[in-house]
Amino acid sequence: MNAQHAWAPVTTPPQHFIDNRWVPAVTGATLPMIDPSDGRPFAAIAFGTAEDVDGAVAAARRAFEGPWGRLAPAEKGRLLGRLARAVGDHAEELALLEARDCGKPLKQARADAAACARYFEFYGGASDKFHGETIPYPAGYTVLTWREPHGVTGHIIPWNYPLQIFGRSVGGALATGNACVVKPAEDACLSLLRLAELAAGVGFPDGALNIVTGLGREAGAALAAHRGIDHISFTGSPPTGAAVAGEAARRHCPVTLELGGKGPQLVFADADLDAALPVLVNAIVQNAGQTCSAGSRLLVEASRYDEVLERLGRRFAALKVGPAWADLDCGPLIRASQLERVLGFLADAERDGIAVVGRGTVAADAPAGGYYVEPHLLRDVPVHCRLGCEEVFGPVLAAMPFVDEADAVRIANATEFGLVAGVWTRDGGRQLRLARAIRSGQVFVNNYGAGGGVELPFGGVKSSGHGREKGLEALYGFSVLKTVVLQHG
Ligand code: TXE
Repeated sequence: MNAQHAWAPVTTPPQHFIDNRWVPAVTGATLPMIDPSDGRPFAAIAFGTAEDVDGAVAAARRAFEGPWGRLAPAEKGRLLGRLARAVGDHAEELALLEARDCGKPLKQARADAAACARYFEFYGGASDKFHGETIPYPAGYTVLTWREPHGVTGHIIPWNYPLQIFGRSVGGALATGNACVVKPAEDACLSLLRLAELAAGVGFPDGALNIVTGLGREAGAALAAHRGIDHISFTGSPPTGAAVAGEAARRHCPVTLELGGKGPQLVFADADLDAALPVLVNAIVQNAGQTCSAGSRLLVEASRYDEVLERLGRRFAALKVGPAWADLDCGPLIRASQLERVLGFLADAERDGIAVVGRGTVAADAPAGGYYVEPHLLRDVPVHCRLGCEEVFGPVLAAMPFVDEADAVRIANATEFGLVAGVWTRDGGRQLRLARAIRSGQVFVNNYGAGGGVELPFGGVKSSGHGREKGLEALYGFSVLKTVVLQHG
């Protein structure tokens, strides 16, 4: 493996994409993009400020009140379908950008590009099939409900899955007729800038989809506070989500928040371990554990705890970490501060005497400047310690035993999060009891995230956030219901 890799040159200029055009930052300033695989700058983006956000919101408003707003739902759906095909046609180019920008192994980036295309395909098909109702009322009246777009929607996208989260969020918003302003994460935006260019190429009217890049605390905060934004969709950390929601609340702007998780995987003694073990590993190793729905807590029935850990430990020991282009089990983490954060959790575990059951390896010739950490399987992690409760956002699986079903539910519900849970048991009654008892937006039984989930409503309870994206359910969040009462005698 070389310390350098012959990536294709980045063709997106260090500019915003507003009104279907490349637009430099008002200040002319740019920010470097760092390759997590080697820690070196490889491209630049525009350093957006509140003035740039103003320009993007104004463009979106013109589109909403003009050509985009006037387009029939079927036409909007057709454009989304064309975008899906364009993403499919450029999937390899987008995947390579995503891999380099995020440090993802290529196979993961390819899966993300395919999922992104699928979101646009799904929402393109939904655009003209989302409608209101009539409500029975006294004679002489007719009552109708309409589903209307909010207007201009803001989308603050994190760095872990830019293509997928853009697809699920912007796809739903465009399908319901909104015009969008997107603020990608400063750590990873290149695939989204290219995607906006592709959208212009397939015929989206000027201003329907705009991208402003820059720092979260500047451009992101300006978007969250903007009076021209009618709905905000945010995916990121709980504290930033609270700040965004606080700004939105000042002007009573609706928000959808997806704020991560601490996904419990409950393995009962009757589980099919041959089926479960590879899925349990993948659920924490995928994207180096930087996944909101990562299965980061492993709860195993005491009678099979040692056996499960022994078998999983061997799988962890075989995991390989390296640069995105090497396409191993794990890539690097996104940036130095995330690496420090994950190493901090591991240092705490060592100080507290928590045993490592299995640990992967970083490839010897991985570039020295990359943000690499070995996957870790840790045993007997106390339920209420920081490692047991907080989102690590790295490839670290915290195992703990449980004695019976009630104990399993108590531990599963013992964190502030509630996004995704997994239950592994052959007992049908228990499957349903647990699906009800676990406080979580999604519960998977004898699988975890199978099928990718474009069709499946997704979002959390408790500190994991509120509102739903993905599936048809997202369309309710990206629209507002109007009730019309006609008295006609
Ligand atoms: O998140 P931030 P960070 C979690 C994960 C991770 C931790 C910190 O646990 O370790 O958050 O990551 C934008 N106003 N998740 O610091 O700050 C920012 O530009 C408006 C879980 O990267 O929440 C980026 O686009 N926007 C998660 C986005 O918010 C602001 C995905 C996320 O950044 C802003 C990512 C502000 N004041 C991290 N400050 C998930 N749910 O999947 C920042 N941003």
